[in-house]
Amino acid sequence: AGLNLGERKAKAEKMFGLMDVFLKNDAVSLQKDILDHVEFTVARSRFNFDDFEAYQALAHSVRDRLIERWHDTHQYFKKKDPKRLYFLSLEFLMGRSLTNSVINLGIQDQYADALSQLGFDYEVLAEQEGDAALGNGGLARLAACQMDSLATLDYPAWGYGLRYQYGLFRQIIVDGFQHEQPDFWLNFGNPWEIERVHVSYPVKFYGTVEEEVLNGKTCRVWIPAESVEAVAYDNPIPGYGTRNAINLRLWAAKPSDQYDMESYTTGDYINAIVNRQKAETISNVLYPDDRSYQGKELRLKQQYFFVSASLQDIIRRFKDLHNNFDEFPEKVALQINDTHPSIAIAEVMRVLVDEEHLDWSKAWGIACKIFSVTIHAVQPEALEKVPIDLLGSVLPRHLEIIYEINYCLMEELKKILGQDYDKLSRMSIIEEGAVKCIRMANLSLACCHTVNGVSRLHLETLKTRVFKDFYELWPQKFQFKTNGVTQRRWIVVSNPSLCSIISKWLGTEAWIRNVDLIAGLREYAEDPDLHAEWKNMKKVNKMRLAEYIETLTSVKVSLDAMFDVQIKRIHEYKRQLLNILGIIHRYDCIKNMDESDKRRVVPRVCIIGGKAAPGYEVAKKIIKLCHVVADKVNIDPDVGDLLKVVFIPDYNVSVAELVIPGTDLSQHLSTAGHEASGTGCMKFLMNGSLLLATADGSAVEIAEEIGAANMFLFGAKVDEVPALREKGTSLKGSLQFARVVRMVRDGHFGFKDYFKSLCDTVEEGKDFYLLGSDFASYLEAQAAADRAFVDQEKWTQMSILSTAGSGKFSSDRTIEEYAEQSWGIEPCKCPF
Ligand code: 8GP
Repeated sequence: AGLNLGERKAKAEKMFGLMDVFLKNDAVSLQKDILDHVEFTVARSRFNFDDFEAYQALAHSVRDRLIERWHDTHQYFKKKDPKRLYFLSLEFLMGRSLTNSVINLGIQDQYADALSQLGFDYEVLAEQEGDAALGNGGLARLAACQMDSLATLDYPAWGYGLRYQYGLFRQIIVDGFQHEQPDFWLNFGNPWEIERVHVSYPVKFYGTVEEEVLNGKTCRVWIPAESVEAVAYDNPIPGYGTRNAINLRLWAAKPSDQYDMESYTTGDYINAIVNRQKAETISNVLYPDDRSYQGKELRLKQQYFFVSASLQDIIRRFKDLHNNFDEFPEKVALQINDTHPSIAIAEVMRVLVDEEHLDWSKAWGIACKIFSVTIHAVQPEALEKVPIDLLGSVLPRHLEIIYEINYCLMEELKKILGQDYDKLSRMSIIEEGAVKCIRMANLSLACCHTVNGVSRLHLETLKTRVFKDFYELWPQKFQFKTNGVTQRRWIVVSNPSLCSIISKWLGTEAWIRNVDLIAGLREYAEDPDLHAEWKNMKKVNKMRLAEYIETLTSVKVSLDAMFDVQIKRIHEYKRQLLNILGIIHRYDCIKNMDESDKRRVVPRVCIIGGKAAPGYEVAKKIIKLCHVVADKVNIDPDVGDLLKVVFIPDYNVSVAELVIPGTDLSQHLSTAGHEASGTGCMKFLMNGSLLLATADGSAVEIAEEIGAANMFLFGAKVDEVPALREKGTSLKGSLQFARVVRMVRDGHFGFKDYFKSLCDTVEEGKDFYLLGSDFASYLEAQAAADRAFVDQEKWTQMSILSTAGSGKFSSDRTIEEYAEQSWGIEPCKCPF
């Protein structure tokens, strides 16, 4: 403040010259730090503190190191002033921070040493941390993986989102039924965030729009009626093998300082306070539906709240060093993660036109250069629509702006399409219908310079179905960037034994930053020494998983069995039901075998986990079905260790870190054309689990990388799906299918009435997700997996080839593609 632009630049330069590394990382310094934090941060005596307190002190000591790098990085960004990427997402599924941070900082061994001298076990302390679950599923975890890659690859990037008080609900299972409990993850404080009380912005809602004359020009002016304060909470994200640490800035809502004078003067003191408190509810809770939108007022307010605060922050940063908005697109790239933040487009227009007084066409030109969007869904019904009345009431000026954008769009389209009113109405941002709505996706399509799909197949679906009209008009906008996951979390953190094996056989740790090198394992895919180490690694991980299963469910499982896993959100299209019906078939076969046949059965532990959206009845019935089948199978003496069924409750990121390394076979069963990409499959692939999958989403590209012979593909292909739906021969298609559905229907596992409607969903003619027509092929793929498992050398070879072929599915590759093809940003590596 008070300094002009040149002075500010000079000051930044000077500050940069003062930069140094202050915190030391030898065991003694780390011990001292931890004890200081025990004493002064946690306020416990250093002679008496428990594991949780030790974890808190440890976390604070790591946090100090993160902050140091974070400051240096931002000072350097400021000096260099590169084009920055701003990643706007309503959801980030970060999971735990401790182990990931310590590994990325490269000081895990030092910490482990320091702690053991103090009488603590690093791994035990790491288990004290709860998950940060500010997201639902794939989209949100992808955002977290991408933040890790952005930091590691030294990109000048920021993440922006919401700091929900309650993350995704905790799933508890009572008598086999899912119940939801609030996830109050901030109860014991959160050492990974830094509250920035001085970084806060007012976000306005409601009110009216009036006309004003300014410098002889008539302008529209928004007179809001409510103001809520957005306060920043910063979460440093360290890169691996670099000093860079970038920022994930999450906004929390606080009551505004602007007192509602009226209520105070009228003496309505209590109500005035209650109203102020209400403001905080905006960032209270994450919506737990991962696909359907509900057009709720609170949801719209959440979206605008974080978008408005983020844009104020971004524009302030820009104005710090620039005073001409022509330069904005050279300095700013805005990525919209799915359509949820797309109100940002209208907000940028409002700021540029109403506040910065640019003319409309100039402002629109700027907006079109800065925005890109990624779509994560396939189903058109997953695309958000906001009722016009709602938008007009919460954000009256934005509604006007959207109308104006739509008017320009329609004029442009009419010139090209002429009188094709059907097409015009499909492409319009406004949907006319019983409830008039804004189509958020169309708003994004009208403005963004790039529209990304998340796998090659997904882009095809977007081009030929979901956004066909737009694709025909603007083919150059449409791209795909196949998703990826970070090998730092999904190998280095979660599977240390595999990590050492890879480094040992490749003779380098360089693959942790450049995962393409992992292909070097192919050379040793038949080496007996590697096989021995590999099998041992699997066994150790299976032991850990078996212990976890026993603690949670009291089911004892045999380590010789094939651990067969399906973990992901429960959805009809993901077909957990197909899995369970397959298990019932297996059970039925075993029951009808004589002892000599049984000896040939490959023992299985079938593990299913995942949350159902609270209002999604069919998904909840699938969870219950899994439990009743488990109850019957697991105690059946005819079956013994040949088959065990386990439902893992409360699936989340840290559970995944435990389950994936211990998996032999993982299942990805979506009806072809329904999974945009899938990212779980990539984590399993990296960990050497074999994949049993449909030719859907990224599985198609995985098959290309590792060779279809190294996985178990089954089921209808995308282009066969429509005809199969037409034919509607689900039950006739497979007698075996009819039989297992009948078992459920007839109450073989109890709860006959309860499961009736579930069985109806796969009844002939109604089987939208084609369980019936894919069943025979599914069983064949399962049989092929059994045969492969019998030959352990062959299996191990396939497993090695899976890991070796996983290089393409690193989020590092994805992020480099985005940086080059969508964002136009370059690395900016802090030189210390
Ligand atoms: C998911 C897709 O279902 C999955 O195929 C993909 O791999 C992942 O996004 C990352 O691209 N979609 C969602 O999680 C999703 O749409 N969630 C939204 C509403 C919260």
